[in-house]
Amino acid sequence: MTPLDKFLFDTNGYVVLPQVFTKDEINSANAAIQANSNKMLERIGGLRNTEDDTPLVGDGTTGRQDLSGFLGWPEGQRDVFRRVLDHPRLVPYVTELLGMGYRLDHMPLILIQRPGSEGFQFHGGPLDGDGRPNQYLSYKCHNGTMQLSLLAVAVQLTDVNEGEGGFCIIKGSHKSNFPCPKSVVNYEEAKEHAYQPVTRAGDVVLFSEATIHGTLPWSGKSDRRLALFRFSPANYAYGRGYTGGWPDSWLDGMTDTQRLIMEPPYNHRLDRKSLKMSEDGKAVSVETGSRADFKKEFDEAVFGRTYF
Ligand SMILES: O=C(O)CCC(=O)C(=O)O
Repeated sequence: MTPLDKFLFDTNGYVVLPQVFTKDEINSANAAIQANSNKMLERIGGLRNTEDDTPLVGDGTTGRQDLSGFLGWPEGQRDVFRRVLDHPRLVPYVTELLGMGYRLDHMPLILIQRPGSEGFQFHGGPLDGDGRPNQYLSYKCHNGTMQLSLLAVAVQLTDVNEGEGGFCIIKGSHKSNFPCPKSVVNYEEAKEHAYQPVTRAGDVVLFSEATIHGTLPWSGKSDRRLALFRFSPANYAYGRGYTGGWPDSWLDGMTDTQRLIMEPPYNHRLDRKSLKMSEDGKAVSVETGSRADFKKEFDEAVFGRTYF
């Protein structure tokens, strides 16, 4: 992670990495989405993400469409999405922000906003609904080390031009100390503080879930699409999609380094295999956090298992 990006992430709570994915990769992701478009589900009725009569409702009827399961799609369709797990441009950033042994937390999701689609109320932030610190989404920085509980990695699959809508963020709000007023949640006040980054297909937006963010209604001429991944530190879990094991189809044919990101939560010290970059910064390699054999033998005797 460059010194500039560390400064920007710590200051703003997000950073945009330009052109992580090539045009070909983006085309193949979009073709795969098209081939699976019958699985898209629209958020309607009580599932809508906005309140009536607020500036976020869009045309009032078109809901956001959600699509998942792509890590388990057939070979050729799933590949580009799996690459997000261990991409050499992303590994140094995700490791810097979450520490060694970062893991896939939520089940990843493709979000689609068709023209006129509603947005999403502003949400996240470092405080819970009662204004107390929310440890599940927290952001801290101590002595130059950033620590997040939950990191969003949003792969942009279409262009987003100025004023078209889409992802919007309140810069610096990962350090807020007061609850976000309802009028800001609904984008009714302080609109000039809500920033909509201009992004190109292939860019990746990394943001802390502790930074208050939302989605503006979509006024572009064609669909807006992104693939949203959430990663957590090695021994944190927010989602519980991993319990009982990820679907077999998601793991089938994964590379060794991709599989490491699918491990359940446990500490790096307990023989966890973590990704890191080689010294020259060009390749992803694996480092094992080691636990001494004599300790494992003792734990085996006490607990009947190698790891406590
Ligand atoms: O539309 C976006 O880019 C953000 C969506 C989001 O924050 C969410 O689904 O939680």
